[in-house]
Amino acid sequence: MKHAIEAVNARHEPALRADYDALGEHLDRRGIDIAQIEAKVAAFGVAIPSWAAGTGGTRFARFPGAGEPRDIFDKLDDCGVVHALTGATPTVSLHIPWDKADPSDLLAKAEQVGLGFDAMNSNTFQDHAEMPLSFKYGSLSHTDRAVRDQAVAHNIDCIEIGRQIGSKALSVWVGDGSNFPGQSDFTRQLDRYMKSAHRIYDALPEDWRIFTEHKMYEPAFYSTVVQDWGTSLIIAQELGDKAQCLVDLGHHAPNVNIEMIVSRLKRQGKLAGFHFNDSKYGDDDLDAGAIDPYRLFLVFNELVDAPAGLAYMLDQSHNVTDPLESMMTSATEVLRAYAQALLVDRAALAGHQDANDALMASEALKVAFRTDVEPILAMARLKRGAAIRPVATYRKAGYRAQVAEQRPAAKGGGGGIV
Ligand SMILES: [Mn+2]
Repeated sequence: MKHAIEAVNARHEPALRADYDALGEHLDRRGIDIAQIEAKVAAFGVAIPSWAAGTGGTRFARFPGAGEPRDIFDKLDDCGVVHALTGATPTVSLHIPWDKADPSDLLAKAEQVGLGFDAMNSNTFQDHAEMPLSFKYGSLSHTDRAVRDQAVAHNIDCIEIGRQIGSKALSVWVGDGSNFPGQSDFTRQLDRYMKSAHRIYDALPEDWRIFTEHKMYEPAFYSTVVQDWGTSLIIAQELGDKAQCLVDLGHHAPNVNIEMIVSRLKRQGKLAGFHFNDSKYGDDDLDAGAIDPYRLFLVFNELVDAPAGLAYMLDQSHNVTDPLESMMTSATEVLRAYAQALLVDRAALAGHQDANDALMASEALKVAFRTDVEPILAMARLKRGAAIRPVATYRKAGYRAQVAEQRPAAKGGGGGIV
């Protein structure tokens, strides 16, 4: 990959330098130092979830592509390629049990491909081969104490694996809910959830955090235990300082003002981070920035002055594209929105807001959003040895064809929202 990157970069570098200098002059006239923006972009990383390396699917079907990763080690190889080409995805988020392996083997592989590990993700929304009890009717909030115990033990197991590979956080999303009115007592169900969550919280190492992630619906279609940011905030507040709320762009009712949720959680010191994707109708898990890059920009407009240490991750499902190409373009879209948000003239914006000049306040955002920051992103990639043009370089290197020869074709078949 290194050879392909150098070869393709050499062709595009002169044009990039000319574009970068021109943008630098333009930004200088606006009182912005391009080098400062570039430095911030270069320091920004977004984690990729291991499960996104394989082709996703819907509850109807999954159509795997060539060279699907067979296990976590193939996935880490793929994620390493995404990072080598973009320089923007330094960590991988593991999902247990899907990625269960010897922690020392995980560490060795990650080091080999130049990656670290982000938050651990527990899974109590499906049954595990080695577990005696079923999560069909819930997990942390199940009516049966024994099932709750099993779900708590699984989460603590995830913490233990994470501790051995350098992770510092556990993300908890449960599918618990109900499909019929009257099926569950909302209050007692949340009470049970809280008791279970406290037991997980008590097992956190000192320097760890627990992230609670809400989702409006699915797999439960009438009610969901952690259905919105209100419940998520209640959970984080009741648990304690080490608990914070994750916001996933796809997990809201249509037309909800998501950037405002970011702002509210930030104000309360309860924002854990953000999961990026895009959607048209629901939790569509489409590529970040694919449909509404302005919404992504508005989210970053709130994130840009958020405290350091937030967890940023792509969380999307690639059904019709090469997952690695989707992850490259999505990571780039995330960085683009970040760079554009950095260009907002904050002093001018605050002045327009205080003067009740709605039109000029909106324009202050639009001026930043309309700026083509691609030369900044590409220069940041070039300087760290990544690709000026990630997807073109990836295709030129022929990586997919290579792994297709090494990895037997995966079977299609059943659904698989991951
Ligand atoms: Mn998510």
